[in-house]
Amino acid sequence: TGQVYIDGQAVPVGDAQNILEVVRKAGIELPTFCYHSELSVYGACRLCMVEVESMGLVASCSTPPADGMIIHTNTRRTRRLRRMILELLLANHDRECPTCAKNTGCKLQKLARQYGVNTIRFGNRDEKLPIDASGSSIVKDPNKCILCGDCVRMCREVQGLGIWDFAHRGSKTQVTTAFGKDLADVACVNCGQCVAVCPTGALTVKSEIDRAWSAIHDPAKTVVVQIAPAVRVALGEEFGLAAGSAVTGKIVAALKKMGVDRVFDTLIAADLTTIEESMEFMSRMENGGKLPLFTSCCPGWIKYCEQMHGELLENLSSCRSPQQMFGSLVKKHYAKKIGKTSGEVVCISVMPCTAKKFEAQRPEFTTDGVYDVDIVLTTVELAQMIKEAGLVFDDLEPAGFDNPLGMGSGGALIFGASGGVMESVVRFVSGYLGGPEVGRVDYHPARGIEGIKEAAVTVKDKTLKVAVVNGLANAENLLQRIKNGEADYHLVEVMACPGGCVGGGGQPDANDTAARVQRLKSIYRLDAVEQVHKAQDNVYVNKIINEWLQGPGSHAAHHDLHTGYVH
Ligand code: HC0
Ligand code: SF4
Repeated sequence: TGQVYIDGQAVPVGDAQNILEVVRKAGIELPTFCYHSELSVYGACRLCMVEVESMGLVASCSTPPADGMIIHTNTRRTRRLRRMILELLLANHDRECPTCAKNTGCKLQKLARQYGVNTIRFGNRDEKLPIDASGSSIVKDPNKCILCGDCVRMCREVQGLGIWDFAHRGSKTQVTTAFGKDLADVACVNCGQCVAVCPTGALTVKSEIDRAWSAIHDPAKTVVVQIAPAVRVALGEEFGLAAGSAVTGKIVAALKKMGVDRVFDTLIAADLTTIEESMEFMSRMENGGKLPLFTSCCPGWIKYCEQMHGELLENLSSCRSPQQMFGSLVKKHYAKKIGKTSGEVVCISVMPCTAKKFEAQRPEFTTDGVYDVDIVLTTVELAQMIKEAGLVFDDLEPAGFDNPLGMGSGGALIFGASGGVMESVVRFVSGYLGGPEVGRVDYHPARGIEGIKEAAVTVKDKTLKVAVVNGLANAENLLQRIKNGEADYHLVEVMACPGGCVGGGGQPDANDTAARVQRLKSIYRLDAVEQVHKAQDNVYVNKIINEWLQGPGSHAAHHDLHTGYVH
C-alpha cells in the first residue's frame, strides 16, 4: 500500500510485491532475464537494477516497495550497469546469431540492441561445450546459456521434476542434468516448458522442418496432415495477430499451397477418444473397475506416471491419444482406401506440444514397421515453414478440411484447453445415459486456467466426482491427496502444461499467461457456435466406427485405438 515516486511520477503500490511490478505499472519496461511472475524470485541477472534514494542500486525484482520511496529507473549508473552486464553475458556466449534457432526471438539479442551494445570489449570464450540433441523433443546448447536459472525453476516449481540444476562453480558454472546425463536418459517428460521460458537459444525445440519438407517434396509420398485443437487459436500470433485469433481456414489453405496432399483435423480423433474413453469409464463404473480413471491424452503426463507412479498404470485410460488414434486410422485404414501402403503415406501432425514428438516415436505406435505418425511439427515450426514458403498469411483465403477425416465436434475442439477432455466426457455420458442434460451440455466447472479444479456432476441417478489438473506439480499434489484418502474421484483429467494444450511448449510465446487465457477463451467461443456439440453427434465418427472398425467395442476398435503402459 501507499505510493512511490518513479522518475518523478507518483505511483500507487497496490498489491505489488516488488519494485519491478510497480515500475511496470507506471508503464516502464525494465529489462529482466530471470523474473517471471509465476516462478519464485531469483534475483540473479541484476538487469532490473534501479536507484532508490538513500538505498543506492537495488535489484527491483527482489526489493519490496515502501511508502514514499523515490526510485530512478534510468540514470547514468543504471545505464552503465545494464550495458556492462549485457556485454559480459555476450562475451561468454556463442555469437553465431544468424544460424541460431532463437535468432530474432532471443532476449539477449533484443536487449543488446535495445541498450545499444555495439562492441564487446572482452574476448569470446573459446571452449565449446557439447550440444545435447539426444532427446526426442528438446535440444540443449550450453554455449548459449546465460545461467538465469529460469529452466531450473520452471521444471522444479511447475512440473515438480527438477531435471535441471546448477553444477560446478565460478566461471565453470553450468545448468545441467543430474550427473550430466544425456536428456534421453533422464526423467524429462518433454513438455518443453523450460524451452518456453529460456530467453536465449540454450534450450530449443528439436526441429523436424527439414524432414517435413523432404516428405512434401517427395513425389512418391502421399502427405497427410492433422492439426491439433490448440494450434488454430495460436499460430496467428507468429504473424502478428492477437492471441486467440482463430485461423483454422488459413492454416489449411497454407498447407495446401505448400504441397500437402490432404489436410485433416485431429478433432475427428478427439471425438473418437471421447467415445472410447467414456465407454471405458462407464464400464469401470458398472463393473467395479479401477477408479479413478485418469485421462491418457497428454504424453508428458503418461511418461511421468510411468516413471513415478507405477501403481497407477491400471488407472490410466487405455485410450491412445487423439494424435495416435489419428495416425493409426491413417496407416491401418485410410492408406488402404486410397490404394497405398502404410509406408507410402506420410502422416505429419501439427501440435502445440513438444512431447507429442516423443509420443509419436514410442515403439508401440507403428503399423507394418512404420510409425503411425511420422513427423510432429509444433505450431511455431509450421509458422516457420509458412514463412519459408513465402506465403503472405494475412492474404490467404481460408480453406476447408478434407474428408473423411476433417470433421470434429465442439467437444473435440475444447480438448485443447485444460478441462476440455473432462467436459467432452461429461457431454457424452450425460447424453448417452439420457440424463437431464441431453442436448447442449456445457460444463463450466471444468473450464479455466486454474491449476486444480474439482466438481461433482449428477447424471441421472449418478453423481460423478471429477477433477481437472494442469501442471505436473499440481498433479502430484492431487495424487498425494488421493493416496492419503483426503480426496476421492471417479475421473481425473491431467495435462502437463499450464492451461492445457493452449499453453504447450510448442506454441508461440508459450510462457505468456495472458496469451494462454485468450486462446482458451477463443476455443470456447468457437465451441459455442459449433453446430455439432458432442462426439456422438459427429456422423463421420460414427461412419468410421461402423465401416472401418467393425462397430463400437469391437476387437478392431480395441486393437487400433487402445494401448498399454510400461513400468
Ligand atoms: Fe492437445 Fe490432444 S488436445 S493433447 O492438448 O487429448 O498437443 O491441442 O492434439 O492428441 O485432440 C496437444 C492440443 C492435442 C491429442 C487432441 C488430446
Ligand atoms: Fe523439465 Fe519439461 Fe524441460 Fe523436461 S521439457 S526438463 S520436464 S520443463
